[in-house]
Amino acid sequence: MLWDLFCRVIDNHGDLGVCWRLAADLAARGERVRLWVDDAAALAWMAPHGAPGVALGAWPPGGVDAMPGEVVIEAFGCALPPAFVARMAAVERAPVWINLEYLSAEAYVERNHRLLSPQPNGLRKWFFYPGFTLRTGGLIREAGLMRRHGDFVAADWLARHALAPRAGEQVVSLFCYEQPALPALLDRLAQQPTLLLATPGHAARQVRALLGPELRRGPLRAAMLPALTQAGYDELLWACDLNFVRGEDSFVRAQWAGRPFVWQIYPQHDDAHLEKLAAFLDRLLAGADAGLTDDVRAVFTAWNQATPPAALALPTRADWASQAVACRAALLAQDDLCTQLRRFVAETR
Ligand code: TRH
Repeated sequence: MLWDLFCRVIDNHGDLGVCWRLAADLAARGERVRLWVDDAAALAWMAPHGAPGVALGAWPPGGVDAMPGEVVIEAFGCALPPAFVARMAAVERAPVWINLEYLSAEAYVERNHRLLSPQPNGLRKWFFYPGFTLRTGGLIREAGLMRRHGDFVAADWLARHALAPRAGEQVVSLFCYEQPALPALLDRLAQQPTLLLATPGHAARQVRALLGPELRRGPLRAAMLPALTQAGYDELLWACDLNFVRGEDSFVRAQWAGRPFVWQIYPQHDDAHLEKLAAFLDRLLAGADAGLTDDVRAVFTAWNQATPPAALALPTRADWASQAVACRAALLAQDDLCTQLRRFVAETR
């Protein structure tokens, strides 16, 4: 089938990051995909080689000049071009119109997943919620992802990037927004041999400002990463002992890495993100013992508060790593987003 996927870049890289992964995954499963995006600039580093089966289309302010395919995905309520919607209503067999929502572990997701919204022009639009439970749309997980992960050799990857960690050094990746707790994190990391890998942008700028041109503090040394492809970013997460991630897509990818991670959630003005964070922590820590729960909650909370914490305690317990593996195993039991979307379309058409 031909899928039209519409993406508007609001800020940061998550909107396009999620849409690109979804487009590439659908195409890898035999669908034809047109990704319409208003600003594709970030694909130059996220996916410089494109993906077979994905055609990239510009979405200028005047709309797009194309007849709709069999499925139309409106990512994150991006408001389709009106003339395109009119064409969707005019064709003999209306496409399946899906609004793909942002990811959350909150309870409303199960209630709203697959809800139908009849439109004034007679079209029908469905809400599709990615999520962490069987009654949600699942998470993007490409068919070969876990195999690729299984074949991955961290030492080789690090060496290829001229990042040889020294004996006994922990390797930590950092992808963040403006981060008031970063001084406290660097103090903590400087208590043991650490190689900190900073991604370009906010992370690199703040690490440089705090560590100075030497990029060192005691046994802590930092290295600045180039912008990686999405596949390369996955590999970075697999190569590290601990990952600091942000937003939506890197947060999901950290979970597929099966390694301890700390999430900086995308901040919202009304503090709605704090409820979203709490809902996710409940899921992440389900079944964990009280000590681990307290430690992980404390670091996630400190990493997401507006005021700088005096200190940042990183959990040192080995069961943090086993909890990450257990959470991943639970997620692997659920159908991925692409599988669920294709099944939904087959049922709905
Ligand atoms: O950039 P983000 O903060 O995006 C955010 C969130 O999606 C948020 O929920 C949304 O509301 C807001 O955008 C508009 O973080 P995220 O979601 O992790 O997206 C980053 C993307 O960049 C992800 O696809 C991974 C990719 N990436 C690379 O491909 N290479 C890199 O080197 C790095 C650091 C990231």
